[in-house]
Amino acid sequence: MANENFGLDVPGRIISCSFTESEVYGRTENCVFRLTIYAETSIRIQVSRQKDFSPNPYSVVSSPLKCNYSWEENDDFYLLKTSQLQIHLDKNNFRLLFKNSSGLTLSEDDPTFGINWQGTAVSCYKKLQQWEKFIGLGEKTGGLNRYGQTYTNWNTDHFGYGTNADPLYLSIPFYIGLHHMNCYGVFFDNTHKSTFNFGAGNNRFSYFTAEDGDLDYYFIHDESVSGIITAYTDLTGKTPMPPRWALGYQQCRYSYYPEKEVLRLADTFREKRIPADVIYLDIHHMEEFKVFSFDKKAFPNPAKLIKHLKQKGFKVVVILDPGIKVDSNYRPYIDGRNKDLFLKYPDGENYEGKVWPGWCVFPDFTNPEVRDWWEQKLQFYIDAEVDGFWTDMNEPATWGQTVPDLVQFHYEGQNANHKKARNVYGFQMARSTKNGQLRHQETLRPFVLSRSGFAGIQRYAAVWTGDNVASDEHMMAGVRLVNSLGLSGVSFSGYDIGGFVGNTNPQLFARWITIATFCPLFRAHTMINSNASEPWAFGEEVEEIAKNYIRLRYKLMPLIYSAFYNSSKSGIPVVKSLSIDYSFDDIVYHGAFENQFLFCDNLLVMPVESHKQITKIYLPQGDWYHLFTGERYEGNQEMLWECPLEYLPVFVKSGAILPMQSATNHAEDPHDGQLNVHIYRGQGKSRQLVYEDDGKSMAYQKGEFSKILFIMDFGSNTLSIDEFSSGFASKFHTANIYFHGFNIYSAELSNNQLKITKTNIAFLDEISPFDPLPDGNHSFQICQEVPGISISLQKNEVQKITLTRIM
Ligand code: NBV
Repeated sequence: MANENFGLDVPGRIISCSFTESEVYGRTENCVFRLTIYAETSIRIQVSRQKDFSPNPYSVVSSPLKCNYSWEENDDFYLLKTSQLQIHLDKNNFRLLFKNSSGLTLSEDDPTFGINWQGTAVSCYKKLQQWEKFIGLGEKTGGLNRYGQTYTNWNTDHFGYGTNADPLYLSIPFYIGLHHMNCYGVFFDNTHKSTFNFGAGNNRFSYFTAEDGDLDYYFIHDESVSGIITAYTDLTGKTPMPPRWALGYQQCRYSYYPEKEVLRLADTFREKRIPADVIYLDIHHMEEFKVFSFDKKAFPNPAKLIKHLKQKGFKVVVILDPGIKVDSNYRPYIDGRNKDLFLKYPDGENYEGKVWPGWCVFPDFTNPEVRDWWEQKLQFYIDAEVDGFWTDMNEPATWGQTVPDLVQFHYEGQNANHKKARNVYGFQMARSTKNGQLRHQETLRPFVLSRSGFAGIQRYAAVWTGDNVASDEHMMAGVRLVNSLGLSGVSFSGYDIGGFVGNTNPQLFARWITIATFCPLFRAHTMINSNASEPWAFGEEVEEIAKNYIRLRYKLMPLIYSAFYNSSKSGIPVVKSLSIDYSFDDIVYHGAFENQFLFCDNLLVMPVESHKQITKIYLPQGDWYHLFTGERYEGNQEMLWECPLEYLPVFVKSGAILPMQSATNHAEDPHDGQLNVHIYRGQGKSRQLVYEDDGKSMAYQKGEFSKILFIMDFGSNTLSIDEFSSGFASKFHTANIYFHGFNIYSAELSNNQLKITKTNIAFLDEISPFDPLPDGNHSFQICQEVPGISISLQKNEVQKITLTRIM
C-alpha cells in the first residue's frame, strides 16, 4: 500500500466523496469507504481495500431509514450530522471522530493507528476515554465491565469451560462503551475470527480487529443504554414471542431413555404437583446417533409416547446435531450426497469430521438450498408431533477439533472458506430449523434452542450457555452470561440449572433453581452418568424449595409473558443487567454487585452462592420492597442481607405493578381467572401491561391478543384499568388488587371508590413462593398487606379507582 504509517497500512487521504439520500460514498488513496445512515442514532461505516465491499448477508435485517442529515466540508475534515450524532472525517487520513449532538466526544479513532491493516487483518483503534467502561459482547465470561480484557469471537465447543474461558459457543461482536455520563454502541459486522481489546495490556486504546474482510461496523448513539440496545435490535432483529410453554420449567438430561424413563419423569412431576412444561430428548433418542431417526428399542412408538406426554401437558423438544453419518444405507446421507448439500474441500470432495455417529458430513447451512432441504427433513419429527428443537454441536463441533480452514461454504453465493463462515454456521442451522418448523406447522409458534450463534440469532432461537459445571462459581458466571446476552440483543437465554458437568449437591441445586426462577429460559440439565438432577432428587427440603420457586415462576407468568411481549417490540431484555437502568452508577459494576439484575423490569434479584447465609447486596437509587416480607428499604445503599436457601434476596422496585396468577401444572393449564395485581407504592405514575394471547399460534400477529393496562397515579392515588384490543378474550375475569406500602390507608370499595384503612391490614401469602406444608404449620412467611380488592374486568372500559386518604 502506498500510504505507510509507522509500518501500518492505513486508508490514507480522502480523494473523493459523493453523497445520496442515506449515504456518503468515497475513495481514499488506498480504500473505498461508505457511511450509511440507518437511523438518526445508527451509522454504518464500511471501509475496504477491495474495489467493493463484502457485507455479511446474515445479521442486519433492517434497511436505512430516510433521515435528515447534513454534510459539510471544512479545511481538514468533513462533517456529517444527524439529530443525534456528529461524525468528523479527517481528510488527511481517513479517521473518524464521533460526538453527540451537544459536541461531547463519544469515540475517536486513535490519531496514528485509527483504521489499519496488518496483513489481511483489519483493525479499528479507538482512543480510550477517561474512566471508559465496556459492557456486552454476548456470551463472554468475565466481569460486567470488560475494561482491561481482551476477547475473541470464534464459535467453540468448550466442554466444562472455565469461568474465565474464551471463546465459547456463540459470538456477538457488539459492545457498549460508557464514559462521561454518555454511551455509544459498536457492532462490528464481520464474521471472521475477531478480537476485541478493551484497553487490555495498554492504557492508550481499545480496538477491534478481524482476521480478514472489511472494516464494517455500526456506530450507535443514544442517551441511554436501553436506547442503544433498541437501536442494535432494530438492525439485527428482536426476539419474537415464544410459545408460552417455553417460559415454563423445562427438564433435560443427557439422556432420558428408554421411553419408560420419560414417562416416569412426566408422572413424577404431576404426582408431586411440581409444575413443568418441557421434556427434552437428548442424543439417545436416535438410532446410532443418526439425526432424523428414533431408536427402535428405546422409543418403539415415538408418536404414541409424545401424544401421551401431551395429554399430561408436556411438550417434547428433541436434539438435532448437524453431523450426518457417512453411511450408504442412511437416507439423509445418500440424499444430501446426491444433491451435493454438504461442506466440501476446494476440490469438491465432501469434508468429513468425527462426531457421535462416527465419520460425518455436514450440511452447508449457508446455502439456501441446503436450508430448504433441512426444513423438509424436519417433517420426520413433525410427524411424531415433536414441539421444538434443540440445535447442539453447531459451532460446528468435531470432537474438540476444528474444521480445516480451507473447507468451503456457499455463504449465500459469495463462496467463503471456514475462516469466514464458521461463526455463522450454527446461526444458519437455527434459522433453517425454525423455518422448517414454520413450514410444516405454519400456525404454530416455533421453538428452537441453539448452542451456537452470531449477531441476530435472537430472531431464530433461544440460546443456552453450553456445558457449564456444577459449581457455585459457574452458577454466578451463568448469571453474568445471561445478563451479557441480554445487553447484546438476546432476550431468551439460560444456563443448565444444576450444572451440566459433575454432580450437583443439594444446596447448590436449591440455590440454582431459586436464581433460575428469574432466568428467561428455565431449564435443568445434566451430563450422562452424573447423579439424578430433578427437583426431587436432593431430599425433601430441596424439593420443597424447588417446588415453591417453580410455582412462583408460574404465578409470575402474566408478568413474564408481558415482559417477553415488550421485549419483542423494544429489544430490551427480560433480564436486565443493572448497567441498563443504572448505567452511570459505578457501584453496579463492583465485583460484589455486578451479578445483580432486574427481572421483567421491576424485580431486583441478587444471585448468591449456595454456601452463603449472609451476603452483601446493593439497592440502587429509588425505594425497594423486599418481595417476601413487603418491607420497604431506601435505595442507594449497600446492605448485609440474610440469604438462607429458601429466601433468595429479591426486591420489588417502588411503583411497580406486578401482575400474577394462580400456580398451574403447566403453562397451558387454565388458571383460576383471578389476576392478582400487586401495587408497590411509589411516586409519579406507573404502568403495567398484561398481555395475553393463545400462547401458541401466530394469530397474535393478526391482532388476536388482549391487553389490559394498569396505570397507577401515586400523586392522586388513582388506579386506572384499561382493557383494549381484545382480538382475544382475556382469560382473567377478576383483578384482585393488593396494595403494598399503603399502610396508612383503609380499604373499602364503593361506587368505584376504593378506600383503605390501617384496620384491615391482613396477612396474605399470595406473593410468597412458599405454600403451606401439609400440616399447616409452615414457618416460612409472607407479606403484610391489605386484602386484595376484587374488581371485575370490564371489556373495553376504562375503570378508575381512587384511593382516599382518611387518616
Ligand atoms: O447431546 C449431548 C450433549 C448435550 O447434552 C449438551 O447439552 C451439549 O452441550 N452435547 C453437548 C454433546 C456433547 C457432550 C459431551
